[in-house]
Amino acid sequence: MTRRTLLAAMALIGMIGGAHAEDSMVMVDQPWARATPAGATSGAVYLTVTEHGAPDRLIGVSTPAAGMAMMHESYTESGVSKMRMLDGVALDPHKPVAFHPGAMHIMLEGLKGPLKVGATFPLTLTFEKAAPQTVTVTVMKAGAPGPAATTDMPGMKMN
Ligand SMILES: [Cu+2]
Repeated sequence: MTRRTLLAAMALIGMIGGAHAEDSMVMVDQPWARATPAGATSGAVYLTVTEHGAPDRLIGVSTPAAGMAMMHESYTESGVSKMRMLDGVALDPHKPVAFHPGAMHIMLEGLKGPLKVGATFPLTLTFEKAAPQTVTVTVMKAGAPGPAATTDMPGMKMN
């Protein structure tokens, strides 16, 4: 290798190393779910997603614990609590996106079994750019406000 090609190679490595600002770097914090009573077929998962790189989009969720997982948003219309499905959630750099009771949540339909306090299960999040991430969800007692000091907003009751 000549000195010239060596320098070219080093410049290339430098470029790759410096490309991080354009990459999506997603962090998923504190995934938890509320315990469900025996026979319940649906549940909800809460977590916080923070993008530490370039803008990205959360486009899917799945778990072996339920037949189907989807992103939902709770809202109130004429005093009635409703939910709508979200096909994606924008992730802006350094703006944590919180899924918490009464707001956005990950809805589990067709639970394979009750979510028991202390149990854990995997949840995989897929993104437009970042690689999929599988996190471990911890089940907390029914009515729990969550690991952080999130307040339970009036509205939807998730069993
Ligand atoms: Cu829901």
